[in-house]
Amino acid sequence: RRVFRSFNIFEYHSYIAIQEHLESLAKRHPDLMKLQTLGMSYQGRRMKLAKISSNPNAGNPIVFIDAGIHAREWVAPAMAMYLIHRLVSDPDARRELNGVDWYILPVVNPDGYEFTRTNQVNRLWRKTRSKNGLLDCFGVDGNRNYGFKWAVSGVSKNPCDKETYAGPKPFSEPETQMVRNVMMEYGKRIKLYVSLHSYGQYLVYPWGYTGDFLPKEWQKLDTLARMVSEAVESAGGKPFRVMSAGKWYPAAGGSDDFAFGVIGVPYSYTMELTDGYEFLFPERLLHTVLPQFYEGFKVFGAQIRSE
Ligand code: ING
Ligand code: ZN
Repeated sequence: RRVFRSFNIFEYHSYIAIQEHLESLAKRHPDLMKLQTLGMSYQGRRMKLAKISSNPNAGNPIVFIDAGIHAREWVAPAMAMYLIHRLVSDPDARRELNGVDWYILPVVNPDGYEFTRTNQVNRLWRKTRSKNGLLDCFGVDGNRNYGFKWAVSGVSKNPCDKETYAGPKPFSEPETQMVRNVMMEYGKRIKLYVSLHSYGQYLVYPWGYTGDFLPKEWQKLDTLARMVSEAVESAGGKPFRVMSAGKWYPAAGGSDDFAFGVIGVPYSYTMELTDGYEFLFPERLLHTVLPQFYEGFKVFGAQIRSE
């Protein structure tokens, strides 16, 4: 017998609570939501992709969203869970589901996420928790670990670097391998990829590895990002700073560059949620900002549906 525990969507939760909530949503909405097991994190946490569709056999365009590749950026998984919540339980969201499939991975780096939950000392951990060779150093920056222009800029080669160690090789981490596998499995069906991070209220697009030039399609990317920003602002939120990631600061091996440059996802973004609290966005403000960000995701969905 299972005891029903309620899941407050405007709170931060443990990885186990997040996984249980995903299971219970999939059970409650079997027609709309399915879970696909992707594999295990380095420390053995099971990772599942939430697939939300009103017509799973139609071959609809896919919007793929991930969050929580960086352990300390708690507002990102909270946003991913809020998106899932709205898509399956809000009757108006049937419009967002019309003709578009939403694939969402709410916590890419569960080992790091749980590490930041254990005590105040670990709260600002960013990387994964894999062990690096013989050194007593842990973790790789997942957003420097993707196999496109790997390690050409904005990375550390030092396994003990706390922030931007790129890993011993591209896709050294099981967590980034799983995201890559999702991208490769669904390939050209993915029309939009968004990686949720915090903080700074930036909405950036490729290239991230260089600020010297932009992809030739930059205007499309820029225009949609500005529409998303306007929708969030209309809902009472702060506008996003829109630019290429590399113009902000060049860094190679990011998931958005891989999606755009290798998979060929036409719209690929990194979204830095919230501003003013750095990595410690207060739980009590989640109920204000998550619905504002959702208005931006409606614009993303409408664009993909209309293409
Ligand atoms: N920022 C991202 C990072 O991985 C980024 C975004 C990537 C910016 C690549 C520029 C280039 O550094 C956070 N919050 O992690
Ligand atoms: Zn980040």
